Amino acid sequence: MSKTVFVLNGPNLNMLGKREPGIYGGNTLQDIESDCRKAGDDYGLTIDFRQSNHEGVLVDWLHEASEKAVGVAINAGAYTHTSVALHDAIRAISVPVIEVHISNVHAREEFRHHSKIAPACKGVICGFGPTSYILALYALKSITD
Ligand code: CA2
Repeated sequence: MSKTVFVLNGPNLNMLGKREPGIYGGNTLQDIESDCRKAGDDYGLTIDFRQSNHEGVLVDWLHEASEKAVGVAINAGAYTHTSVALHDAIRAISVPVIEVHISNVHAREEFRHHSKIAPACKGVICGFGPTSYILALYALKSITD
């Protein structure tokens, strides 16, 4: 039976492919969504893929995931480095949450080296471009088998 996984994306990720290709590559968020759907077919996962620029919306979606999904992959964008609300929301739900980043945040500016949400997450994947999302889906498939 297929399992639903939420793939949540935070602020500015809707701009992927339009600016900063040197850091984030040329793929749009729609390209990443399509890659996630293909991987979902291979892994027996139904992908619910969403993006919001608003912190509270991401909190609401994490709560919703606890009712509807077996796990969550989240690229919280810049909220990764600032959001106690997302940390608390991840702690508040019982399904596993994996933090995802396209870039290697540890090889970038100092302010990106700390994640407020990582301690609440099952694991963290960063630095593999759009493949980071596919690795997170593989991890979710494996730990929810
Ligand atoms: O590497 C990642 O996936 C990030 O989560 C991307 C965030 C950044 O704030 C995190 O530190 C690392 C940025 C989202 C995309 O921002 C854009 C900015 C300009 C043009 C296109 C995208």
